[in-house]
Amino acid sequence: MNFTFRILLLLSFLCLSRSSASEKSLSLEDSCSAKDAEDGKAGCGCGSNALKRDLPASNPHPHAKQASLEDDESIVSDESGLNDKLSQPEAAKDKEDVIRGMKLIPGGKFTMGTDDPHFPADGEGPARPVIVDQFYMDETEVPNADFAQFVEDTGYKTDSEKYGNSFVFFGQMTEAQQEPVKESVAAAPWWYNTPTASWKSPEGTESDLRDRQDHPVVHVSWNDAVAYCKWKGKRLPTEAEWEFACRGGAENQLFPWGNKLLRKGGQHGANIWQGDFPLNNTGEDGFKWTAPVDSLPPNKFGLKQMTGNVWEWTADYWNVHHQKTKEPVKNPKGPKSGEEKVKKGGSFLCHKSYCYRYRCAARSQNGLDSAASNLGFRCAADVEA
Ligand SMILES: [Ca+2]
Ligand SMILES: [Ca+2]
Repeated sequence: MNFTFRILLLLSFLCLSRSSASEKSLSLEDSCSAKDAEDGKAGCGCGSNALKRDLPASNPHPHAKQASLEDDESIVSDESGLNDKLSQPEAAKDKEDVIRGMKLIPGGKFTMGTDDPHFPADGEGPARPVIVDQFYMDETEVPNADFAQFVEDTGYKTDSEKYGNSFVFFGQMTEAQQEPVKESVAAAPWWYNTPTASWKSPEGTESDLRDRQDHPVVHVSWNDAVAYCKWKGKRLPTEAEWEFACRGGAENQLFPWGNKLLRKGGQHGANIWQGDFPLNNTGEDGFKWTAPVDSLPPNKFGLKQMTGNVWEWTADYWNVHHQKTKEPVKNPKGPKSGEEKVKKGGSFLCHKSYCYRYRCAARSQNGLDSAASNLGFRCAADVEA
């Protein structure tokens, strides 16, 4: 590889391990222990929040500068002039077009977070009253076919394409696809920093989207997600909106369908991991890796795969300290600035024993230009244009 990257793991600063292809085989000792999970170990199992990009000074990245919520225009700016295209007045879009494939989520008061956090370090608590206005939410995660249309219309280049790589879970790759990989993450060796991996080549070399047009787009950064939603005349949901939508109108539930892992009748509610991570993925829920975005039953708001399948970006900057107020906070938007964004819902790599984050209250984070094979998004939209 011709560049390095850094990994922040909790308070530790860890370096990359360089390994030859023959040294990359994983052992069960690489598995996260239950203790790791209880400690909320970042990057454990499904989390890709240990993954952070960096570029040599000779190749400054156009998105490297800090951005604030008020500065969204700068986030999608680049030398290609794409931002000009994306700044076309959204009002010109037909509202019917904008809300096609979206569900109207009724506003209301709900309890955000939990007083029984599984990962206290993630800032899952405290449980606090929040009110959100009504809004529209994509029924599904954004599928590859839709993202392809965006790229075709705008010529947009994702962060992973600009960097020339992204992080892929090793089990998704053939031996031939693993061959060009020179770096894995020391603290989470199942993440391979894979040359040429991007939304259209999810496993790098010799991978494509054949048979995955209806699967969620992955390897998209927060910047990419914002650009796509803007092109659609939409926006990313706030964390509060996402969690309200996940809960489907129910209070104090772990999952969008209830408190038990399986739905009534023993049906799987989310595409997660069954078996021993990271070597034995039985795919008992019907899917070893990503699943079509419209598979599995919806929640009471008609939304599919809010938990599991792929993590979903939100608009909010990451913060683990939340005020417990007596009066509900209306439409919270998170901190005004930061270095990472909140992602919600967990992914196909999650299992209770090591990454129990496929709960509505669970949360994790990534840098604005980070991407991985288990990270996607869906858009929201305001009710009033
Ligand atoms: Ca699965
Ligand atoms: Ca999801």
